[in-house]
Amino acid sequence: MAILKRATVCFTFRIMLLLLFCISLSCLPFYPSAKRNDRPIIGVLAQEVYSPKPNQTAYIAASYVKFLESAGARVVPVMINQTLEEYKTLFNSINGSCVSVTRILYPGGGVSIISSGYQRAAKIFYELAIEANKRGDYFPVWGTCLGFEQLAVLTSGKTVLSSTNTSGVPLPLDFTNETKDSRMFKGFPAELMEDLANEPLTENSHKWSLAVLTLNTNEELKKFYKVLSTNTDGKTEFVSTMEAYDYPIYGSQWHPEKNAFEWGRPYIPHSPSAVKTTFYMAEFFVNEARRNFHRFESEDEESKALIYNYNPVYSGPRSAFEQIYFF
Ligand SMILES: *[C@@H]1O[C@H](CO)[C@@H](O)[C@H](O)[C@H]1NC(C)=O
Ligand SMILES: *[C@@H]1O[C@H](CO)[C@@H](O)[C@H](O)[C@H]1NC(C)=O
Ligand SMILES: *[C@@H]1O[C@H](CO)[C@@H](O)[C@H](O)[C@H]1NC(C)=O
Ligand SMILES: *[C@@H]1O[C@H](CO)[C@@H](O)[C@H](O)[C@H]1NC(C)=O
Ligand SMILES: CC(=O)N[C@H]1CO[C@H](CO)[C@@H](O)[C@@H]1O
Repeated sequence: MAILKRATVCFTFRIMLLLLFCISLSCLPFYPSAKRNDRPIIGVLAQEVYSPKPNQTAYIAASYVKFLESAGARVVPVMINQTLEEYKTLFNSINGSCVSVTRILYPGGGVSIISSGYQRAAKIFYELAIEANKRGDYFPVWGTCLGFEQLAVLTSGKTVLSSTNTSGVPLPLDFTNETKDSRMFKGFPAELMEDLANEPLTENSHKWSLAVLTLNTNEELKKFYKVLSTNTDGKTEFVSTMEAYDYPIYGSQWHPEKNAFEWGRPYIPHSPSAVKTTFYMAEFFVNEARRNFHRFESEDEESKALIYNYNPVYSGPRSAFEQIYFF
């Protein structure tokens, strides 16, 4: 009985995820750097609610919305279970998109990753983003935690994750020698980079990770992603931050949005440098979205799609999230 219980705990866990997809419509590949979109709209992917109720079948943690809003973007929720046509229309409307926090049930042992409405939408947006970027249509994508893991699986086409002891632990980043040439950390002040390297400012809530060894021995992943930082649980060295070499695709296994906006767990850091990390990361990604020029067909359609049409609810002191949008 005890064993059974423990097994259930192992197989049922929550992973947080944020995937941001940004879109740029400019069909003139060399022109857009001269222009900037100061009204970016970023799509945040919703995900299944663990125990659905009437009118509460999918959700987005409000911290992802606040994260993007804090850097000057507006948010459109990307609902799950839409048709391919609906996703394509949305893709062409928003200036970016992001897949947020996820609870996923991995069937025991075998990491046969994710067959969910969330996964389906993430895959569609990922593929649209790759195609768009190949055409010179700058479309950034961000994945946090499960979103990071989802990116690794989508890029490699394989279940490449290893189990790690990393649920609920803040860690300093072990930067690689590639960091200084990265797009992501270029705008970070030197002092903050030092604090990130020396203090546990990045919150990890995951049970699966992309091992450095796996990335180095997987041709697809190795040629696609530049590893910017790594971490270890004492046994397995894993990739904690990465950016694609040739695409505006980014992943953090840790949660940049939590430091400023989530308070429900004792291991979330809130020091000044921790909170700055939230805002510098948000600024980086929203700037990426400013390079995208997709738009809604009308102002009316735009206002109907915005997350302002929904109210977040306070989810109580025991929740991992302060506020949640339900759909
Ligand atoms: C669900 O939403 C609809 C439309 O907003 C509303 O009319 C209905 O009362 C809601 N049902 C519940 C159980 O809250
Ligand atoms: C999405 O579709 C699946 C399969 O049809 C269904 O079980 C699930 O309830 C749907 N979820 C939402 C949020 O619509
Ligand atoms: C997991 O890591 C924590 C510290 O973050 C440690 O206290 C614990 O003993 C570790 N568990 C195992 C099974 O290694
Ligand atoms: C970066 O580090 C790797 C391994 O740690 C090493 O193989 C490589 O030569 C280094 N690159 C530079 C530019 O120093
Ligand atoms: C949805 C959205 O904000 N679209 C914007 C994308 O960029 C263009 C160009 O700046 C804006 O006009 C759109 O409103």
